[in-house]
Amino acid sequence: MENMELPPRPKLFDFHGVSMIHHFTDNWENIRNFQARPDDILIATYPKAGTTWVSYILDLLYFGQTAPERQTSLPIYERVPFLESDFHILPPGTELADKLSTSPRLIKTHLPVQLVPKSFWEHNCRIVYVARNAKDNAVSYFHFDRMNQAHPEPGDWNNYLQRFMDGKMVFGSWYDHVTGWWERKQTHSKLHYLFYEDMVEDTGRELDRLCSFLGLSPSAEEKERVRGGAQFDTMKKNSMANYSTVPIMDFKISPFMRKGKVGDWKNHFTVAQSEQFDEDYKKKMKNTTVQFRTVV
Ligand code: PPS
Repeated sequence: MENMELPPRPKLFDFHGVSMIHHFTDNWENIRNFQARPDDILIATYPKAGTTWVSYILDLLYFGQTAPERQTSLPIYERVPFLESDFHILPPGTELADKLSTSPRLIKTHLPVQLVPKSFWEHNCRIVYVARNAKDNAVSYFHFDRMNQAHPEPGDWNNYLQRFMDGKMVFGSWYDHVTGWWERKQTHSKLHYLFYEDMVEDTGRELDRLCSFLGLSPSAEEKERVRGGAQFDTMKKNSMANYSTVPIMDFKISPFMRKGKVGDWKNHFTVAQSEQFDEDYKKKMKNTTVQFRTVV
């Protein structure tokens, strides 16, 4: 892998009003026409909000006991296909999802709500949306874009933060994403809106809520096994969960499982940046009821 020639970093462009890169639009016809199944579970997030954590939890809940070999042989991105991805190092997400033999299928997406294939709505599929506060989300995304050759160059932190505020990120505006999904929750009863901060504060409590949403009733012992297996330090060491098998990510720059904390933004934002961000945030979020915590 070390000497592999990497393609140049992709450029952002406008796609139906959302900033995107070609890796997530090249396969658009198949994404748009994707046929969901009624028992599919969609894990939807803005990038870096805790997708992998929740994907791993769901995978353990459904298949941890019945298919233990998955734990040692199948990386998370093959267990939970990334619907819109088309990276050429793997088959496109739609194909991986079509080939999944498990039931239910767990499928990951970063699409804003308006771009989700309509089949998921027609079948009234269960959806778990994970959201993370904007400041930590921006910091995590910055480090990810530094190490991930398949995303545009992040540039310096100050410029990056401005771009984040302008919504010029892969998958568009964080503000539109979290509020768009929040609004949809009001009409789609099968949408569980989960906060990263709540997961960090009390994973056991959030696991209980998740199980009740999914209609699962694992034993206390089983729940503890899932909670333990999905702890940050455990996942960070687990090559099937930590993305270390992906050649386009340079962990020498920054690991995928980086810190896993709430409040790391304080190590990145200057006082001036934080004040400007908060001011702008109030304006952008004035019409929504969704509330985030930047500390726990
Ligand atoms: S991606 O690329 O969009 O799928 O990334 P995503 O998985 O959504 O987000 C990665 C961040 O989630 C953190 N993470 C965790 N935090 C706490 N506990 C667990 N188990 C866990 N697993 C992943 C990961 O460290 C990234 O956040 P940062 O702040 O960069 O550490």
